[in-house]
Amino acid sequence: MEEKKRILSGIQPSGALTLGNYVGALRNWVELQKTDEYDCYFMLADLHTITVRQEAKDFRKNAMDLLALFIACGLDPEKNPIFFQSHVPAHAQLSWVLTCNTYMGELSRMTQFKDKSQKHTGNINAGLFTYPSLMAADILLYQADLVPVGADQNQHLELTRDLANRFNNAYSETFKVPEGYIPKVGARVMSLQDPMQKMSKSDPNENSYILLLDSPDAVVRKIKRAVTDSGSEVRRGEGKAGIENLMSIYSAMTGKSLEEVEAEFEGKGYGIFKAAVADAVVETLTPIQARYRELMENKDYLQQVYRSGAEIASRTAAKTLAKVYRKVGFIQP
Ligand code: ATP
Ligand code: LTN
Repeated sequence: MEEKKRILSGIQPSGALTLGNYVGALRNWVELQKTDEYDCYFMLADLHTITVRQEAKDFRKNAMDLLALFIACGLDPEKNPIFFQSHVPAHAQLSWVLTCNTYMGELSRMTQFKDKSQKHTGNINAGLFTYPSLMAADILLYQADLVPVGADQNQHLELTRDLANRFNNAYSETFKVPEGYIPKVGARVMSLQDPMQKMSKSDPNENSYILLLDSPDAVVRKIKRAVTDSGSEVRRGEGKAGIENLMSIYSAMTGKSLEEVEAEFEGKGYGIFKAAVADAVVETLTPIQARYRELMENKDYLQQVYRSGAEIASRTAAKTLAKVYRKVGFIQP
């Protein structure tokens, strides 16, 4: 029997999940899982999270929240492992080998590093700099064919492919060279307050993002306040980034194409459109929130999910790591 293709992706438990994370990443994982065409590995990228200083108590809460949200959004732990990156030591181990094969020049070009070092001037640590080598290790350990992420991760994926090729050329074929899977609509959900910036959970202005756990009132309020333009037509075009962003959110929530959205709201004005966007978001979030609350009542179940996830992930990861260690020339223990 032909082996299924592999998927790996991850999200950091660095704060409450936004609609951007859902539309750009998580929702697509659920869709890809449903096709039954892939073996998927879904990771909570907690090693990545400490590149920015975390309060241990909040960090633990965010990590359990994210796990519950993964499941609440539709990931099925019976089908595919869900695990914490820190529970599978091979990530840190392969990351070191890859770091020794990554050039300083490559890492200095990463826009996420530039952005984050501007945001956290008091803590520009080496981990923030070498983070892409760890991300490459995450992906290459599982010999992933496909990596579903938002558009902001494209540069990291390119580096991952370069590292895979570099290692394969230097030491013989070892890693699968992965492809990104970046959605057509919603790959970059923008801030509701500044449609030139991506929606981000670390934005200090809470009106700029919608959280998956926001109440219906909060969703309505934030969308009502979303920055648009002085026109009144719901369509794409020059100077209409705010409306376009709301259109892609609506399209992602309802499955309608952007053309269909334009047709639906022709001549209707922004007030009616914004109300419809808010309704669609609330309709998507309500069942997710209900399931999330149930799951948070059942910590034993969550523990069982991440423990069995780590066991399965560790077996796959260990195979790749053993190959790499052998090829590099480490003496077998
Ligand atoms: P931070 O704001 O702390 O940098 P983040 O919100 O960017 O974090 P990550 O954990 O880095 O979240 O990203 C998880 C996934 O969500 C990635 O696949 C990323 O591409 C995707 N993603 C994040 N923000 C958006 C967005 N605004 N639009 C679409 N996808 C997004
Ligand atoms: N860097 C990613 C999170 C992440 C990831 C991964 C995504 C860590 N490891 C492996 C895909 C594959 C981010 O979204 N900031």
